[in-house]
Amino acid sequence: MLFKNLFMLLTLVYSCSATAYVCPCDSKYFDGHCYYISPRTAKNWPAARATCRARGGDLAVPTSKINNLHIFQAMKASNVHKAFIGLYKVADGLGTNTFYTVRGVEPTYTNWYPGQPSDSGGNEDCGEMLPAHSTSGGDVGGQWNDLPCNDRFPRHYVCQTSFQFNEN
Ligand SMILES: [Ca+2]
Repeated sequence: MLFKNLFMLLTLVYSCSATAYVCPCDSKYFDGHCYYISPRTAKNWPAARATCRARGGDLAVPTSKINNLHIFQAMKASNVHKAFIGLYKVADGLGTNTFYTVRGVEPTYTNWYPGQPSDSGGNEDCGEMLPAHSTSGGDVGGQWNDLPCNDRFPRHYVCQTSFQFNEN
C-alpha cells in the first residue's frame, strides 16, 4: 500500500504532460494561459521577447487587475521581483510616443506606478512589473515602470503562451 501510494504520488508529480490541457512543465496555468517566469535574466527587453516568441508565445500583457495580481504572485513565488512584460513604446513620428502591447494595440488595462511612465533620460521605451511598493502594509505590488530596452537593466521576464491540447 505504501509503495502504491508512493507510485501514485510520483505519477502525479511527473504527469504534467499527460493531462488533456497542459502547459509546459516549467510554466503555470492561470487565467486561460500558460505563464513562464524566467529563472534567469535576459540582457535586454528584445532578447526577453525573442525567447518568449521562441517558446511559442510572447511577453505577457496583464489584461485586468486580477490577471495582473496573478502574474505578480507567480513572480513572487519564483522570487522574481522585477520582470519585463509585453509593453513597449511605438514611435508615432510626433514625439508623443505611446505604449503598445506586443499584440500591437494600446493596453486597455494599465497599472503604472505613480509617476510612471517617466521616460527618464528620454529613452525608457519598454515596460516592467515592479515589486511590492505598499506603504500601508498591504500587498499591492505589481505596478509598472518604463525603463530602457537596452542592456543597462537586465531583467527576468514573463512569457505568456496558449495552453496546448495534448491527445495522450
Ligand atoms: Ca520609468
